[in-house]
Parts: sequence; C-alpha cells; structure tokens
Amino acid sequence: MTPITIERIDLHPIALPFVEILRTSFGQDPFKAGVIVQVTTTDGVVGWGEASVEMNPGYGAETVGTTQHVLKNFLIPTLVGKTLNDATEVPALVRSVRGNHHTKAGLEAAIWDAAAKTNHMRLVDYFASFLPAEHRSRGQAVVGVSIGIQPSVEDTLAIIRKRVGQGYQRIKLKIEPGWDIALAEGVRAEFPDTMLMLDANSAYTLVDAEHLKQLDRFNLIMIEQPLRDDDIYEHSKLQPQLKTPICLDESIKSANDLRLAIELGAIGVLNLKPARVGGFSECLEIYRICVEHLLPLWVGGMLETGIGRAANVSFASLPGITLPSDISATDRYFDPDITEPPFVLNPDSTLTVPSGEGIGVEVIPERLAEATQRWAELNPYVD
Ligand code: OSB
Ligand code: MG
Repeated sequence: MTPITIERIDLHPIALPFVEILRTSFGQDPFKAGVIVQVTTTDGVVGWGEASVEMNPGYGAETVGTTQHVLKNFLIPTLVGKTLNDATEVPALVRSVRGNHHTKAGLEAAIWDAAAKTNHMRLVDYFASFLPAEHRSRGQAVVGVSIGIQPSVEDTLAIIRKRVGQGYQRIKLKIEPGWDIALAEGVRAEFPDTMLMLDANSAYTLVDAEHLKQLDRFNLIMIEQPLRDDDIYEHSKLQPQLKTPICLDESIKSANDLRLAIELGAIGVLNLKPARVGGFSECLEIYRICVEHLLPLWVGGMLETGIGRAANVSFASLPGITLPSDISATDRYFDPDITEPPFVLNPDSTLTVPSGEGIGVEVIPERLAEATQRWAELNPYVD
C-alpha cells in the first residue's frame, strides 16, 4: 500500500432538509445535521468523511458543536503532517481523546477514502484487504427502510405500502410505550410475511418485560435497543424472557462492549453503526467477532448524506453482513443530496456499491456550500 501524508483537514458543518422526518422515541430533527470532514494529502488526493451527529444530543452525546470543537482543538492538530501506512493506524493516533466516536468516525472515514483513492481502490476492496480472502464484496448491500412514529396506524400502513411497492423487503418501525402492540397488530394484519422489526431507541425498562413479551407473537426478526442506551446487563436479563432476538444499537460502542454482551447473553443481533463505534477500524474488529460467533449482523444508519451512505453501503456489501442494513435509497432522505450519483434501490432490495475509487461518489461543491450556509443560518449555538 502507498502511504499517505495528511496536509490539511477542512470541516463543513451542514444542515440538509429531510424528505421524510424520522420521529423516534427520543425526538425528531427537521434537518440532517453533521460535519463533513475533508482530508487533503500531500499528493493532492482528497478524502471525504461524515461525522454523522444530529442537531440534538438525543441518540448520542455529540452534536455539530462538539464535533467541531474536538476536531479543531484536538484531533486535527494531532493528525496534520502525519504519514500513515494505512487507515487502520488512525485509532492509535486519536486514542488520547476519550469518547467522541461519531467525530472520530468522520475523521477516520475521510482518511479511509483518501487512502483507498491513493491506492486506486474501491473503499470496499480496501476494507476487504484487512479481512481473510473469502470476505470480498458482494457488489451490493441488501437494505431495508426505517419508518418513524406516525400519528396513526393507518398513516404507518400507507407508508409501508409505498415502501413495499418501491421494493424494500425489510421494514423497521420506531416504537415507544403506547405505540407498540397495536401498531404491530395493525401491520401484521396487512403484511403477515414481510420482514419486520421494531426499534425502541431505549424507551423501555426491565419493568416492561411482561409488556414486551406480547411482541413475541408477531414474528419479528428482532427488537432493537429496548432498554437504556448505556446498558448491557439488563438486556441480558430481558433476552431470556423473550423469543424475539434483541438487537443492540446504542449499547455497543466498541468491540469490547460486544464481547461483554455476547458473554452475558444480552444480544441476538448487532446493528453496527460506523459512527457509533468510532470508525471503520473498530468496525472491522467487530465484524471479525460477529463472524467468529455467528452473530447476525447488519449496518445501521444515522440518516447519512451520500458521503456517509457510500461508505456504509460499501461496508454492508461484505459477506459477513447477514441481515438487511438500514441504508435506503437517496430519495428516501434528501432531494437533492450533496453527492452524485444518487443511490437507487434495485428490484431485489439492494443498493449497488459505487464502482469508482474510494467512496465512489462525487461531492457537489455548490450543494455542500448551500448546506453549510443553511447550518450557519440555523445554528443556535455560539462556536
Ligand atoms: O436508532 O437506528 C437508529 C437514525 C438516527 C438515529 C438513530 C437511528 C436512526 C435510524 C435511521 O433508524 C436509519 C437510516 O439511516 O435509514
Ligand atoms: Mg436503532
């Protein structure tokens, strides 16, 4: 591999309006907020990454403000001027800064892109070069769609009809107390066989175990993150009471968290979000653990722009990703996105990995500038 030397790192805080708002148990945002990280190497190669945070610290603790603070004051000064043999050297360089996983993931993703482009490889082939030989990209990622909390079951059914009609073969519904059993009942009455799952985003407690057991009769492929965002122990107490596999999202922030969850019997499926675990190097470690333990695995989303989406589609095309990922076509999120070409759903519920070098999509400078301008106008915080 040709090494890269980092010459400069530029940040682009963005706000991009959503086509369809995703209401979860912790809230909703009218815009996709995030920080786009642009790494330029001394060879003039430009790599793009996305620190996919949200406007409010509802899913995780980071925001556009904290991401810029940590990058500008700590991570960028550490990395500029450094020569890296490959992108897996990034975690050791950023370890002196604790936490801030979404931020680190955005930075690392830009370096992965720059390193792949320097070596004239697709990002996914670069990922696969760190895995055993049989783990080559399948060329497509199998995907589903995530649907927010709606005013009524009838409204939800209308959206599911539309998504199933578009070809999505797996539906995920956001739930919260009071929006769960009747919802699953209504959806199963019309869609008895569709691959269906529910995501609670930490809205329940162990006291709700009896209530959650009622979900077992709906043949769900999993229930995602029912309990606290920082919990593994109580999930290990809940899982034996349910037939439905528990999928962990928020709770698994590292490979070590995953090892603990497996050991305790707290997890049946993993939602792997590159943002949540601090980047693709940690993703590769987690991927290896899932393969070793035969733990079902899929790639989660943070409503990323085309920059984060392209990298996630690439990772999700690896053969150890065994269930549909939370990565939908561009038109489900943005019109237009800040990248071209858009991701379009194939009839078999897949997205195709771009064929170009690195992330394989082009950033459109005017659209990025417009999204940055929108953030500046909206920004309620002082930098
Ligand atoms: O819990 O998986 C989640 C989006 C923002 C924050 C948390 C979650 C989500 C999603 C979106 O479910 C999935 C997607 O990007 O399509
Ligand atoms: Mg989730």
